[in-house]
Amino acid sequence: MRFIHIADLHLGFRTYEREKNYNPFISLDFAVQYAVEHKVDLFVIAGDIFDRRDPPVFIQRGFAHSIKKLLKNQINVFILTGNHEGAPNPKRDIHLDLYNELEIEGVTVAKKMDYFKVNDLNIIAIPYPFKRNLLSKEEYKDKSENEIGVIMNQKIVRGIDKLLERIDRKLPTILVAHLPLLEGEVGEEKYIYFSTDTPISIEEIDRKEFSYIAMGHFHKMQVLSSKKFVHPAVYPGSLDRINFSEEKDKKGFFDVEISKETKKPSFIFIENPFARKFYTIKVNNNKDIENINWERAKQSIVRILLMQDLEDEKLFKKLVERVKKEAMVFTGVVDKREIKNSAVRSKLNLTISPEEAIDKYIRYENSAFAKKYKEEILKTAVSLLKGEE
Ligand SMILES: [Mn+2]
Repeated sequence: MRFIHIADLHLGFRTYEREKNYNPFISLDFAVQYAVEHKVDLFVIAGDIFDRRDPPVFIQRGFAHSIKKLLKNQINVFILTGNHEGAPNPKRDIHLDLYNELEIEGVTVAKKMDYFKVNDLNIIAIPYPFKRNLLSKEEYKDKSENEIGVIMNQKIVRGIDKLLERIDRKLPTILVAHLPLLEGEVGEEKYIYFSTDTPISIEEIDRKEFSYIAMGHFHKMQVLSSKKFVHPAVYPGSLDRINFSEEKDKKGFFDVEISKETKKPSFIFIENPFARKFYTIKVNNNKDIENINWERAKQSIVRILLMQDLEDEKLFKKLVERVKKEAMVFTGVVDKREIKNSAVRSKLNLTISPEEAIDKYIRYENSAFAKKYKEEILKTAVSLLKGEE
């Protein structure tokens, strides 16, 4: 039993200006072609196929085209909804409902927690759970958002055990879930979905029956493992890069094989060579300007970070002009030179620096949110202050 485990495609994600010839399907096409060439049995998408619930028609059609190619090559497709295309209210229609409505053989869409038997595999599916769904119920209306998150996670844990009663014991079982795991590392999705997720622990969701836990949601590729059963809980991460902080991250998907006899998995990461390329040019001095990789700039979305005052400002201006011309996309210059603290201080009548004040606030404020996003809050605050200078 061999399958592709892919997640967080975010088809239809806004492209950068000037990224005119960008083909939104180039990465998915690569994954589909890989699946066909390697004759896998199943293509599992662990959520966030689309960037939103109502993707543009050309995105819907392009995705349908990929499904067709997989089916023509006898590869079944299993799709789970994520927070981007799923509906907070399960009764609300979403684009992916069309596949269930048409009853296309070989395609399964899981929109709610459920058990499925696909190929020779048991699948327990946990789509992204929306808090709003519970908040709308009378019995939960006085609960805080965090309490709702905890209740939701308890429902997931109970749900897994209930669904496991239905599995075919002869076959291997996988869990497919679009969830934030407590043990995982949050990637860039926090920028595109500024949510207040309540993470759940691997130890809570893992069961001895599982051979492999196919995750979606975090955009950083990572292989986690439960302590109790030592089962892999794997995030393939997003298929493409969306911003500069992912510049060095590998993007792709997993090729997974589960042995029929031992039910043990083996899996390898397949890197997507078509992921968007980002290139940060840090300029500390004139030497940095000489060392620019222009070939790379031509294929990349480029930004320049000005780190220090330069001796030769003309050279810097020339650099900016050349990057504008040659880079595939140029997003601009970010001034990273240190704030003249005294100037800001006198303006704001502060006895401590603004950074210190914000840091202090976050430390004393009893907010998990503020603590989690401390770095971003600080960064944003500093750049705002700079803008005033
Ligand atoms: Mn997600």
